[in-house]
Amino acid sequence: MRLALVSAVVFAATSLSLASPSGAVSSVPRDVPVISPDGDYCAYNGVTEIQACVDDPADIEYAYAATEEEPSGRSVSAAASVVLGRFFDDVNYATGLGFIDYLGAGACTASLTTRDAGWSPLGTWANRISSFQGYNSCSIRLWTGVGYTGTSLSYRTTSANVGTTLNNNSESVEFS
Ligand SMILES: [Ca+2]
Repeated sequence: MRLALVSAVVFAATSLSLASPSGAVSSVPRDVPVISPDGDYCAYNGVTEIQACVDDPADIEYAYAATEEEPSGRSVSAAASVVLGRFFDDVNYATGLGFIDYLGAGACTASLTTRDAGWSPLGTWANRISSFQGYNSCSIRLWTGVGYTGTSLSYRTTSANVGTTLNNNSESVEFS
């Protein structure tokens, strides 16, 4: 599967920091973030197969937006912006080391007998996940191998510590 990375999308600045004639800075608005593959806070859109990252978790919505349309102009519906899960580099949902949000085409169903969405391979997030949270009715199952192979645990909505077998050792993810 192709992994498209947004190389460098810089949103137009919405405001500038202006100094008054006396020299006092009137305000210090937030800079609009640079979207790149290098930030620690990422979004991966399973429909467009685009990954985008930012340096500040408060800017994650910018990463979501950057994953919704490919450079070719192939856009996806608004429904493709549903977050199915958040995967943390650290245990206990700690954000300091970074996280990635997986966006799918729709929420998960109540049944766990079928896969509602799948993420494989994990690209830059392979062998990195240590805890996760499911969103939009999704339970999550990690696998040690690509293509939902190897060893896994049962579906669960959250995991504060994925355990020694899967910690930093997951290469695909199922949502149901
Ligand atoms: Ca980790």
